[in-house]
Amino acid sequence: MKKIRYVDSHTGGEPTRVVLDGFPELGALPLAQRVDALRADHDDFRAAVASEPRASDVMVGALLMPPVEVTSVASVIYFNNVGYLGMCGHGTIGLIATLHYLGRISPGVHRVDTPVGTVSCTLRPDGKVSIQNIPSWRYRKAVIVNVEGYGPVSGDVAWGGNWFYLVDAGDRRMSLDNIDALLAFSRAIRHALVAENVTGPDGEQVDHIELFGVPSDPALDSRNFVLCPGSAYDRSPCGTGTSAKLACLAADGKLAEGATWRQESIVGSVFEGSYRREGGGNGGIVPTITGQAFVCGEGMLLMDPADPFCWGIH
Ligand code: PYC
Repeated sequence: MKKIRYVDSHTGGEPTRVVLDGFPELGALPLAQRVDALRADHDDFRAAVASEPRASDVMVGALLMPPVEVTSVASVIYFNNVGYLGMCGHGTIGLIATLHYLGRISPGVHRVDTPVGTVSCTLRPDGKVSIQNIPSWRYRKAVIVNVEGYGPVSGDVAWGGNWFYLVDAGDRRMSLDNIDALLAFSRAIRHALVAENVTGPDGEQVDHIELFGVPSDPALDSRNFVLCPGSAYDRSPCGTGTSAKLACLAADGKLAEGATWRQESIVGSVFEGSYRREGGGNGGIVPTITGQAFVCGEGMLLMDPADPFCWGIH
């Protein structure tokens, strides 16, 4: 029977399952090529860890590996119930909390390699983690799509480690008792983006939809709802989504370099974000996102070949 050892955490309510061992050996390929190898040859491991019956569509898996760069502490590949992520902000905060729980790191600065670049993580003595994310930028402003059942919708396309379409929620209620309506609206938007071929610059699918509304507390700046690539919504304010938001705010001159943006999630958890200008040609920024994760479980997954759902329900 195959066995997979893991530690679970949640960051502002959004779970991360760090896989410690039990996955197939992927060799010393660059991380982006290891993602291709996982997808092509071992995708059943992803599904077994991140989907039912062992998890649910909200789970983000994090395959922990030795570092690629000599100055890094680890490398990681993030995945969910439908595929692989470039970066994951809440997942990286969860990974740092997990490495601390395992006694592998102490408070301080730790670099982590991801398939889209290396991020710098500061674990503070109070348990909060700040991630200096990869450069983030707005690709297109005010892209209008015709959303079936809703009409024209305008949003920005931005990169924060994943691709996002960012939309003002207008007068939609941004609360948990309106989740079904927010899910339906954001899924319809994603269909429209596909139908109208709205992509990243190299044809990348814009697979995260981010709606913004009024926060529950005037001390916060905004409340969001983020549809993830599967059918789940992010319980955290979404680290890569907040990075994409900061890129749009910076491009519009609505948030000064170094100023703090307090992003609330749909469940009421908060990330703090700020940025510095990157100086690259695309108006990009380097965002820093701060949040906290709590380790909430650890164990062993068992893969019984006699189990018809051993490799997940999908
Ligand atoms: O925090 O970046 C994030 C994230 C992406 C998908 C779910 N969470």
